[in-house]
Amino acid sequence: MKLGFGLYRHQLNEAHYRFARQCGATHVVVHLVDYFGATDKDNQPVGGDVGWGRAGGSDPFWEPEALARLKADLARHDLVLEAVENFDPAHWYDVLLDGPRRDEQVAHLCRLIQNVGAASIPLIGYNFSLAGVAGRVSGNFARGGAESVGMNGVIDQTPIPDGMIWNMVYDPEAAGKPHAPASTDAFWDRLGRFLNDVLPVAEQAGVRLAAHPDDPPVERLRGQPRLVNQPSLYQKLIDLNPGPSNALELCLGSLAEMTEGGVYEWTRHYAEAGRIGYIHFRNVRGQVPNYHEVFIDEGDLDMRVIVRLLRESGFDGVLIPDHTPKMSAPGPLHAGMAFAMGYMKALLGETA
Ligand SMILES: [Mn+2]
Repeated sequence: MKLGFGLYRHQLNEAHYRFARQCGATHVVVHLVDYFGATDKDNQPVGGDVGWGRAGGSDPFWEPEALARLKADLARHDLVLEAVENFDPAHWYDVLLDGPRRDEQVAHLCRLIQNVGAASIPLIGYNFSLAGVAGRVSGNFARGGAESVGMNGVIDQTPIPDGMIWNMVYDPEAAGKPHAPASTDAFWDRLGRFLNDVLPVAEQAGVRLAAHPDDPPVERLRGQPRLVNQPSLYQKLIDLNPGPSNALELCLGSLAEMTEGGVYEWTRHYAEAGRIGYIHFRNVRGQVPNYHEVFIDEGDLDMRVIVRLLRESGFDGVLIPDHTPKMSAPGPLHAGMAFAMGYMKALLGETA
């Protein structure tokens, strides 16, 4: 198993490459979409009408030359580019909504997948979701009053406004009615069609598409269905199209937030099936709609057990820390990340 680090768009610079390497990372997962825009770049999304930020504008970073340059920059810091995480909502809002530009957007996604494959980047993470990461609150939920996010019993069913998807605005001029609620079955059908269209292209390009589960994993959010909101439903996603490029971005925090439990068993199941692309290694306390993100060593999951069973199952991919509470330090997020990375590095070494 390999220790990785996730870098947001605004962190794709020398200082952060050094930080990741100093924390022990050998691999990185990059975001090419700037979710934050002008907003506070340390903030996790919680929801609302404005959303996390503006979608769009990431296209140049998906071009073959840009990806090759990024890969070379990382290699100079002894870092391997393992995955690109998340499509730009501007790339595929009508794929998610089954809107008029759906086929055109699928064709564009296929081209981006081919670009990633041409750069020999093995994985793309994605989250097939309408509401996206939303409907959460922040507070001093983690040890010592560290600030993090979670849910306090309230499930946001405010309709998603026109021009917004995945908690980001793709059309600021849009002033139509909020998106009509989809049924859960219809939304699964959209995912199945998407997979059938893009997986053969991904396979040809040598890329695996790794699905993130719903965060937070409630039944419906902002009036729209969620898909992978129980650990067993990852199997439904695989069964939609069992091609070799259909993989999982296994988010342990999201899985731990799910009400059916069985995280250890399901993790072993997906690892043994060879379906895990890479792992979001984080911890929480509680389950939806009452849970808090906490430090990696104080949540409901015993991360030592997770690492042991991953190793026993033959998983040899990358783990990244995903989110972390902010620590009371000059660099609150970096301190939290360094803490998580040190813990992970020790765990991986311990069981090597
Ligand atoms: Mn995650």
